[in-house]
Amino acid sequence: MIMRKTYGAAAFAAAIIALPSAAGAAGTPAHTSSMAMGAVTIPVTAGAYRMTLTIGPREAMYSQAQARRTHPTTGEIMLRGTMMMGGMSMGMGMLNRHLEVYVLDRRTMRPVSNPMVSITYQALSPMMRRPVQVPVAVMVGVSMDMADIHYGNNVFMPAGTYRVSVHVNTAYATYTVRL
Ligand SMILES: [Cu+2]
Repeated sequence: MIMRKTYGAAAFAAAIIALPSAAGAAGTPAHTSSMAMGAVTIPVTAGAYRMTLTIGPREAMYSQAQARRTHPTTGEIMLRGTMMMGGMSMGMGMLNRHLEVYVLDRRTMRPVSNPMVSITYQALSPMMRRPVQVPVAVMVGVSMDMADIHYGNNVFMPAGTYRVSVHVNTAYATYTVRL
């Protein structure tokens, strides 16, 4: 289920998904998919971009130097940005999920080079909370090439319903996700 409106140069898109808590994936809307280990992936077209939100379990994140030294086989290598390492987010709780956005040119389906990306998420239920800014790191999966480049970080998102807002240059998408 995708709505799209255009306001001048800016584009807006929204997607809604419910992450099935068990096997019963029937009835989830189009433009959604579920992967192993409770990850959710939602692609949205906004302006010139294909902006795909993925929220999954927390990932190990390494600097490039750390990765060269320790040769991890899973996790993510951070190219730029803020690494959320310690397990605690600022004054809130355990970083329990990995929130990331892939930004592709919707015509070529290749990564957009050096996009300006900002990401916030806001709990809507069980309790409405203020939006939280995600410290955006630029990363690629361990043993992946630059085609895997994406944006996001480990975050604290206890079970609930969230609105995730993503700005890429002048394009804008919102996603509603039940975790
Ligand atoms: Cu990532």
